[in-house]
Amino acid sequence: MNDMTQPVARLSMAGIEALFALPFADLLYQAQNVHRDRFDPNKIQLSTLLSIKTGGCSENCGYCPQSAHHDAGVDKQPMMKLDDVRAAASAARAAGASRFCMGAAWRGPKPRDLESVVEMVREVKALGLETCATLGMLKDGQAEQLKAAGLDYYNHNLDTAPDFYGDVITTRDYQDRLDTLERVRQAGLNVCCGGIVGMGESRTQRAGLIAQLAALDPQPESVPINLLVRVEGTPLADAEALEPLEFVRTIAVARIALPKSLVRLSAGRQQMGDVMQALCFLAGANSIFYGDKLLTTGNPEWERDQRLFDALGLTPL
Ligand code: SAM
Ligand code: DTB
Ligand code: SF4
Repeated sequence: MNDMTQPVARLSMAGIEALFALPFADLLYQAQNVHRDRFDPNKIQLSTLLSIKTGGCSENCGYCPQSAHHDAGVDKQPMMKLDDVRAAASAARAAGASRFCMGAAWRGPKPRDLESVVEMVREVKALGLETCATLGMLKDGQAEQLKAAGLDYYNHNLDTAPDFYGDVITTRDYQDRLDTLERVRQAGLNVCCGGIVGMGESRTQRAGLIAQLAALDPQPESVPINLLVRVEGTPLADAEALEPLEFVRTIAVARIALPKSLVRLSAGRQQMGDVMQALCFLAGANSIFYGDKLLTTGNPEWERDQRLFDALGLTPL
């Protein structure tokens, strides 16, 4: 268990597609084995999210309620005050979170914005929490500034497969995302990078997303797998719901393809029952967003997650 020295065998696209095609029990068995090679299967890492700057974003991501291109009823708000961020982080720590992730609805941070985030990172770090930020695309030097402030992780998602990407977002391209991920890595930050499923992509495209994530070298330390939260007013509000078992399969394939990463069961948990979440943990998910809000949409209450953990014999990592 926890042998992080074993090298990662990189799977080809064909190998990833073959995993998706396995009988369900065989896939889950394989995912559990991979999971138990390196992790305690009864421990789950808890990250709490805070939207430090909400709404009015210039990008047109088709899933996102914060885009100024859509009318999802999320108003543009000013940046949060440092004291309020500290209070939210302190409450998250008291509730048991180990990582605090600050998100901003930006294409990327302007220099003055970054100064404010740098102060927030220092304060949150001083509380003894791991820090994460997701601020959009970074320019040269910005990742280094965040690193110097004590940032541990930067979240920037690839979101989907390259051949589906243009159906979802047109204001920034796939290569922009890869460039930001490279800057984050070069600055010595840990990488948090995943995507969203349930946007109308094919199984091959879900495999394509995982192949891209698995090809990052080194692989991301954290991999959030979001199930689309269909928000009214966004272009994807009426996307066809993904079959629950197909979502569990996606988690299992991610676990096998990214054996050292924390695989986070991310957005969409409020719409899942306990049984589906239990299957996702069995498939190798070992991290969640913890706290009653994601950025603008709901997430299970702390108490409900505590009951689920008790029922499953899970404890925080
Ligand atoms: N604005 C920055 C950016 O996009 O890079 C950071 C915040 S953005 C909200 C972070 C991620 O949240 C997106 O990349 C996407 O994967 C996820 N996300 C946004 N809206 C979502 C939704 N409705 N359902 C599931 N995931 C969503
Ligand atoms: C990630 O992959 N998912 C989180 C976090 N990284 C920033 C965001 C989910 C957002 C869900 C929609 C909302 O609440 O606005
Ligand atoms: Fe803006 Fe991020 Fe939402 Fe895209 S996902 S619209 S970049 S806040």
